[in-house]
Amino acid sequence: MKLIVAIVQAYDTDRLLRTVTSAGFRVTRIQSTGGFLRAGNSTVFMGVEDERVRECMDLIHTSSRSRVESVPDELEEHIYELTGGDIASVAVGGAVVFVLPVSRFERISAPVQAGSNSLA
Ligand code: 2BA
Ligand code: 2BA
Repeated sequence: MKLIVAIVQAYDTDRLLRTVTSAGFRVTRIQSTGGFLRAGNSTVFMGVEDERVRECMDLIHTSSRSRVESVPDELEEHIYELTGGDIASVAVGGAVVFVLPVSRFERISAPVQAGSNSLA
C-alpha cells in the first residue's frame, strides 16, 4: 500500500474528490495553506493499493488544472525578500503529489452501539 498525499488548489478539490471516490478510492481531505502565496489549498490523503497507484495518479492528473495566480500586494515585499525577485504572478498546480510507502495499515473498530450516536 502507498499513501498518496496530493496538494491541490481549492477550486479543483470538489472535482478531484468526486472523481476518485467514483472510482472506489477512499480519501480524506484537509484544508491547508500554501506557504508562499498564503492562499487556501487542500491536502488530500489516499491510502491506495500498490496496483492502483498509477490509476489514482492519472485521476489526480485529469482533475487538476494549472493556473497563473497573482501575488497579493501585501505579500510582494515578503516574496521579494524570499526570492530576491520581483515576482508578480506564479504558475500554481495542477497538483503537487507525494507517494509514501505505508509500513502498516489498520482499521481499528469498536462495537457499534445500537440506538445511540453519542459517546456519553
Ligand atoms: P504555495 O507555497 O503557496 O506556492 C504557490 C506557487 O508559488 C507554487 O506552485 C510555485 O509556482 C510558486 N512558488 C512557491 N515557492 C516558490 C519559491 N520559493 N520561489 C518561486 N516560486 C515559488 P506549486 O509549485 O504548484 O505549489 C502549489 C502548492 O503546493 C504550494 O503553495 C504548497 O502549498 C504546496 N507545495 C509545493 N511544493 C511543496 C513541497 N515541496 N512541500 C510541501 N508543499 C509543497
Ligand atoms: P469517509 O470517506 O467519509 O467514509 C466514512 C465511512 O463510509 C467509512 O468508514 C466506510 O465505512 C464507508 N465507506 C467509505 N468509502 C466507502 C466505499 N468506497 N465503499 C464502501 N464503504 C465506504 P471508515 O472506513 O472507518 O473510514 C473513516 C474515514 O477514514 C473516512 O471517511 C476517510 O476520511 C478516512 N479513510 C478511510 N480509509 C481511507 C483511505 N484508504 N485513505 C484515506 N482516508 C481513508
